Amino acid sequence: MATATKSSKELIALEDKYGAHNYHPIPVVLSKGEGVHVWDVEGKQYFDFLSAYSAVNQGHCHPRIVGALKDQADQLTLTSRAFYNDALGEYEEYVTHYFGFDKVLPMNTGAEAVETAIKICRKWAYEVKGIVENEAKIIVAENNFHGRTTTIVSFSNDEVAAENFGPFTPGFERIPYNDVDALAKALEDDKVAGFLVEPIQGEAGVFVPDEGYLTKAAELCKAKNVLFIADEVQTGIARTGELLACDHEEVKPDMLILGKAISGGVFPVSAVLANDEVMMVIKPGQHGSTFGGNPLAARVAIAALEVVKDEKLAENAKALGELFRSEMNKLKEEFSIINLVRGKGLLNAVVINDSEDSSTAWDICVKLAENGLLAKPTHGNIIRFAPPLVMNEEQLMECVSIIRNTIAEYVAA
Ligand code: IF1
Repeated sequence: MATATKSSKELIALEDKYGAHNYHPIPVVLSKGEGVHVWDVEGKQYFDFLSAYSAVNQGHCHPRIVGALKDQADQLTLTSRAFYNDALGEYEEYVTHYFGFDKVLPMNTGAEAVETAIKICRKWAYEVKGIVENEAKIIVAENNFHGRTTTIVSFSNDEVAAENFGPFTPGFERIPYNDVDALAKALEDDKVAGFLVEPIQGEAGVFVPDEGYLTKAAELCKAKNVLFIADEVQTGIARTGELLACDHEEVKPDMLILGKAISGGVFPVSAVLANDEVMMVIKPGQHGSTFGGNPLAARVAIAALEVVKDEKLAENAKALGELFRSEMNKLKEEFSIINLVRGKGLLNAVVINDSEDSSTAWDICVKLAENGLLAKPTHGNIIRFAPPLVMNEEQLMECVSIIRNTIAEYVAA
């Protein structure tokens, strides 16, 4: 059992006093994780149904991934890209073969990888496509979430995320998500260089587009010589029941953005993958990062991706996801408070019959935590359920009964 010198209450007070108030966490203080479980400082065990926003797909503290981190940490942690290191090339070969692209550009966080893709897209627009300098446009979707840098919040329509962070970066046009006609219309402009999109919108509440949307969108982009850029930071790495969410429609993006679970949540690792005609627009000095491509990240990411294949996590996510949604749909029949169940693989949401600005989802999540299951609301009425993909059926059914009991308690109260 985990031991700590301070209580949850004291540790929360420390964060409150000394940390910026940029988060409002569920009041649980975690100090240990293993597989699908985490423990708080008082030793209480929980099922983790957030998986650090889908970064911990391989389960907490996976011994193979942590082992790779420890082994490499004893050898070499950081060289910067001023010199070569003996792990990066092997990782680059591994990851490009794994996802089927010519090249990778390694970064650290998801937002940095999105920024990287935007920069590559713009450079490609001017140097390959031939758009007049400074006039390239990138199409994005309503209710997108791609991170929190100034450029990325510039094209967000989330008021909380963007308010008073201007002036904003120009060059983006927002169109409705899941709307092929809107995309076709936006693509009539010759100055469009790219379409940046989440194959399933996470922050928007696990919004799954209609089947065929991604296929059609990629076709429209191809016809107009526009880069189809998939942000799979959250949906990638087996989460939705395929290695990539784009794989459900066998769509191959021109640029693929990965983060989170590419390291199993052990270390910040992100990546942009593309073929040579796109990636080779970037020359020395034009982009980079002190930590990007460091040997720890390289070894950790290889191990994390090996685990996904060896433990058949995509297959497991697909099977357990179907079971989870069918069980949640039974609860929907039983409790009128449940309005809708949606998702793919083990990226799911339960929409509560209440308004977007209610606190119902939050209140239920607090009760779920009391009952030993950690989930996080998105908006006032949506609960996202995304456990580590190493879960088994028995554990999932135990979680279903925790959710059922919690909802029954909530409705009765
Ligand atoms: C936070 C949500 C998840 C992402 C996509 C890029 C990034 C993210 C599709 C940036 C990050 C996070 C970050 C987290 C909340 C969160 C999230 F609720 F907003 F939707 F995952 F569920 N592209 N997603 O989802 O990656 O720079 O954070 O590494 O607290 O901001 P990052």
